[in-house]
Amino acid sequence: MKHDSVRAVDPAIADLLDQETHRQASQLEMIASENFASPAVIDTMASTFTNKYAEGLPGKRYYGGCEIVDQAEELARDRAKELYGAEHANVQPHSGAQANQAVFLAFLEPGDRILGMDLSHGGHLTHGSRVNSSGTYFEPHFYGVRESDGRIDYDAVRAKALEVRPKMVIAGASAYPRIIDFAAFREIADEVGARLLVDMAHISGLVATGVHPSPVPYADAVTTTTHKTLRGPRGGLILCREEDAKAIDKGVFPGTQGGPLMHVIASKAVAFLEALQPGFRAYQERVVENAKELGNALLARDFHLVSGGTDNHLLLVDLRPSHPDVSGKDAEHALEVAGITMNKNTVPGETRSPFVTSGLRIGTPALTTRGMGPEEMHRIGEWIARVLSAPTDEQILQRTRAEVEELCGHFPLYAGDVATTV
Ligand code: DSN
Repeated sequence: MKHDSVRAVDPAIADLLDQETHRQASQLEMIASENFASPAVIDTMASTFTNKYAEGLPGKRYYGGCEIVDQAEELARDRAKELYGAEHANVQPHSGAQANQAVFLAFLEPGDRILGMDLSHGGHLTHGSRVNSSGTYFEPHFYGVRESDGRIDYDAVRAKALEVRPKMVIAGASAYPRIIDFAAFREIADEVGARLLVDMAHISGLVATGVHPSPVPYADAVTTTTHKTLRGPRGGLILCREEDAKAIDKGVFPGTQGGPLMHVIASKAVAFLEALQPGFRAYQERVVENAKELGNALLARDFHLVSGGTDNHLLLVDLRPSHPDVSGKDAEHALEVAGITMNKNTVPGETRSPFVTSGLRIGTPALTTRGMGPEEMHRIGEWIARVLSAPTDEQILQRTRAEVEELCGHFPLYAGDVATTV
């Protein structure tokens, strides 16, 4: 990707843009929430739509001159509804966190009880953490996974819901490798008279293609980011039923946001169109296949996977049984030096602090976009094992980095002006 106009004005930022593109292309990007957006998605963001204020909704704006951006937002809304079979879509949330905040505002009163997945069990900050507004303005309660098998214990969720009587149950996770049973969550929510919010951010690409069951028929509101498995621009989306559309739209604007990012909304429209193409399902299937293959490669080398494997795009490794002296933090650092980027993560029954952790979260969406497959997953499994067997051995880290770079050279990314594989 070229940045000639940037270079003419600001060589320092142009250099950083080049360096970041090079970093992404020359390393193995395995952060489960990241992906490589297509050139069409990126180009749409870098457009004159960024100049336009458009508070309100298509046809009902607070500013003039919105006749063109209105059409882009209509396309984005229609495509989102088609993609997920939803009655209503709001494509304006700047992020997943803000999408969630808008739903809280639409469905709850300050101080209401909410029941979400514990952050340390794979939940998300915005599902009631005390350091987030969701846990400050509302009364948070949590469910988790069974320590014995790392899976959501739906009986325990139900028992907790009966005890707490929340106004809203939140399903969805940031580090859960198994299928989530949305019908079970709906039953639990109904039993206690609660709303059900599903935050499908991590799996929204899988859901869009039927590779993971959809929450849309079950939830009162479904939120997602658009940049993870869905592979769009960085942003958020809310889906709901027609009867809740007004409250949700108000929750976004004027509830929690001002002017929408029209360049990002137009880019979401492009991403939704890409996701509606038949090839997108094949891509999502390969994401899951690659995660399973990488899981097998790690299991063969005596790694412990939370829940024993995966049904989706990510693996959660508990390092304690296989590498008791290597923390998640140390492992993340050693792998990064070796050119393999992923993140440390807490694991069920965590014994270290959230800044240190005992786990690693590993995802396959980005490498699958580059065209990597099972063969590469087995090589990567071998490299991860090699690095973690000697995480401070500089020679091993540099040898691995050279092999990583050699592999990356076979899967060019954003080569020249055009991406070759995205
Ligand atoms: N930061 C995202 C993730 O990595 O899962 C969630 O918001």
